[in-house]
Amino acid sequence: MERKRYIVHVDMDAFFAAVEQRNNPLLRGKPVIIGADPKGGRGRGVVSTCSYEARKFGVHSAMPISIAYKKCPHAVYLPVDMEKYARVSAQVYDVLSNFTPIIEPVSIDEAFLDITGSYHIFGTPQNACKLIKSRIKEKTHLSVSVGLAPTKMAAKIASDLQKPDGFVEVAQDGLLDFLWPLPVERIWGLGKKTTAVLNERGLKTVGDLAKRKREELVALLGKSGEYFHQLAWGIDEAEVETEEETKSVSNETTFEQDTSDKNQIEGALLALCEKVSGRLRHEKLKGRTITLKIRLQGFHTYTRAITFSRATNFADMIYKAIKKLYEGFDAKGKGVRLVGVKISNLISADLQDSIFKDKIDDKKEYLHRVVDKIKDKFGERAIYRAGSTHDKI
Ligand code: TTP
Ligand code: MG
Repeated sequence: MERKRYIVHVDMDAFFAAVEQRNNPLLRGKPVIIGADPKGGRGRGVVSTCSYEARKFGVHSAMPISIAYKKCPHAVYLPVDMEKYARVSAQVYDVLSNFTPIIEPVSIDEAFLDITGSYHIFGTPQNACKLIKSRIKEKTHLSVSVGLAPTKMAAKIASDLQKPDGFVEVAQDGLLDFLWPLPVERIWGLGKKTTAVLNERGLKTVGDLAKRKREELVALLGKSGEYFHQLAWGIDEAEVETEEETKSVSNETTFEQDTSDKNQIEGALLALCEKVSGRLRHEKLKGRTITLKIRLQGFHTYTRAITFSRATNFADMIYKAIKKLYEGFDAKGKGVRLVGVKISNLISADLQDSIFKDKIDDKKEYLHRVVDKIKDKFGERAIYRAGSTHDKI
């Protein structure tokens, strides 16, 4: 469903290094490098992060520690103290949880929030962001950079633009003005190789990309060309995914050609319902909310959902709901490009619905799981990051 959204991305500044500088005043204003032991330049392993003072010497995350040592031998080198940073991270998430329950933990120091439904409590969305910054500072004595935008990708880019201690807002109607001057590699998922291909053809900025025909980009980059073209036009429907929302099962189909053929569309929907049902049963899950997704010619995407009091994983039940949603949808004569089926509000197929409800209402347990998830994710990311130094979005 198209609507105004206020998405916030928060990212703590020089996180591990900032915690160490906070704890030890002697380290403030100095280059501090957190990571492997440099062993006088012969050390193996990499830099986890470094203070902004060390960045002036060209040191950065994931750089071999031996190179960091060459660039900045007089820095203070400290090992990673994960327990310490996880405790501070939990405090940050505690502050964030006062602004909205829709929080997606991305890593130990980075999260998305959807404040569309809650900003009014704090006045304006801008004011909510200022309060997020000041409350994090009050509680942790650390600075954070914040981006506010109508989409996740723009919010993430925005939070990075005025680091450290930044706040950048992308207005709802200023999204394209914001995106178009940016280099193409700022687009989500657009890596080094694709950047090279595009640059070779004179496509340097997001605006350059947007102005090309979708078909041209598909010919050049395959299916992802369509996706990047969409992002270049500010179309980014990614939702802020909380723990609960992640627990959904979905499948979608893109038609070879846009279609208005009812039989073809219903056939595709039935096949999707069977797929989703099969996956649910395989994972011993059932769900209460059934969502139909329809993308029309020209990329506009709509969702229609229905929530039942009892959960199901039967294909025929799911299809019955989907068919009803589809029949109630007015495509205004436009062809359909894509259809999708999603089941959410999941519970174990063995559980009584009511037991589950009691559980998810428990805020404490929720917070606990969020912190666990940060730890999990951080581990994964550290491994991923070490191997792909320049793939940072
Ligand atoms: P980042 O938010 O990427 O970096 P940062 O907070 O240190 O600096 P910035 O101000 O640019 O946001 O990562 C958060 C923490 O994750 C960082 O303090 C250390 C850790 N980390 C690694 O251990 N290895 C890595 O490759 C990266 C990028 C981060
Ligand atoms: Mg950070």
